[in-house]
Amino acid sequence: KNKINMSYIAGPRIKEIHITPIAIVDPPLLNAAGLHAPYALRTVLEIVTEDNISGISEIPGTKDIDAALEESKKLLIGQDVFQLNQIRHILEQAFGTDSVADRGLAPWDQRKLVHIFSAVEVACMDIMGKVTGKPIVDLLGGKMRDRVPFSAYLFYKYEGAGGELGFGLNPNATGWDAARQKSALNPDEIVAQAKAMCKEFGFQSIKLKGGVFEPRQEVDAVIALRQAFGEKYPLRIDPNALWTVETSIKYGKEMEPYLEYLEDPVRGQENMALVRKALKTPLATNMCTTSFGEIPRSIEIGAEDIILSDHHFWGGLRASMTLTGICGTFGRELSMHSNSHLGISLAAMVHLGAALPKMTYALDTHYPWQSDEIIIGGRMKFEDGSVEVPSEPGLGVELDRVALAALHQNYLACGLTKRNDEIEMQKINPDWTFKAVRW
Ligand code: GKR
Ligand code: MG
Repeated sequence: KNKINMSYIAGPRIKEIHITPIAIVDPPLLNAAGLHAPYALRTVLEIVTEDNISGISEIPGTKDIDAALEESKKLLIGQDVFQLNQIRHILEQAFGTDSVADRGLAPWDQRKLVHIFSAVEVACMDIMGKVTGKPIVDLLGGKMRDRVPFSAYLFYKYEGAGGELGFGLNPNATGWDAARQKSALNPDEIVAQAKAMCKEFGFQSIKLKGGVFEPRQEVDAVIALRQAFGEKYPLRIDPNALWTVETSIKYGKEMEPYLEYLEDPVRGQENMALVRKALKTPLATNMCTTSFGEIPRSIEIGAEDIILSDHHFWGGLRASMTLTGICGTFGRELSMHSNSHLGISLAAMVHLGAALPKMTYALDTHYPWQSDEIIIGGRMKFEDGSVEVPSEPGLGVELDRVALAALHQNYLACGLTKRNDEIEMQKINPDWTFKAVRW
């Protein structure tokens, strides 16, 4: 009675780890840090156990983080994939914990440990799911919803720049493909992009990536979106911390009737708190409260209403579950941030999204902007703006090794080693420099 199965307790041990950097085609999207390069870098991790069960994960690609992952191999081989607390401890001992300064000023996170641990954790959880016959969502405490809703993510685009999806490459493209290729520099073009994207994917809320043009132009685009889509489509804008407190309050007030939330208008928790006091619109962040260490101060001063988690940046799926608990305790909401990514990351986001206790806001995704894929069966499907939660064991997606090898060749050929949107922007505008606060 209640006999413990010791072979199960011993757990599947890690035999091999494969790290594959890839370069995926990315359109010329403009943002506060400059311009997307023709390729976005991702790193695919595959962990294989002694009994040949394979688990996969995907993280943003950076040469330094790939090197750290490579170094971590010797520490991880032989570890039991179920012992994630121990694995995290081993990685922390080797690489140290990340500091707030390590994050950098860019819209995206550049810290090492969170990326490494996220890669290892998701691949281990994929294996845990396969061993127990359960989807990852069940390992996170179980499903709260069958489908996970995402928001349309609009970008201004630079005509003529970018990779294979650059402007004018395929004059025969129609629908979303055509919208993806065309430039989008003014409110009308942004509305056209939104219409094509919502038609193709069924999104029911819309986010505009701001911090590109002076605020008046971007606020006009928000107003144009409202006029075109009406009240039923909640709107958001994210200037990636480039506005001053005064600018944020001025335009924040003007957009109050239209926005479901205003994302990172200003830089830093103290400035966010000032803007938050002045506006009725909730504030969201993936730039001012970005790690557990910053939460006490955020709560003390009231820096934001919504934390946009990203399992790649917060140290994995289980850490994001911890974060949602903290958010719940302190009356914050949790939603999700994204960067250019493929289906392995999307699957992980969907499992996490399905496990969240509350889903007040549709999650971010860049997925419509990418066209490559490395999972068997090709691109994941969106219906009515949402993705069905996989029910197969683990992540529920498997590696297409031919596609992976081809995208690894892209990586070797393109010569990029880390994301640097400023350099890309300077190729078309040599005088352009990144500014932490611009307007
Ligand atoms: O892809 O250019 C981009 C975005 O600006 C991205 O890098 C941000 O990290 O989507 C992100 C955000 O919400 O700040
Ligand atoms: Mg953001």
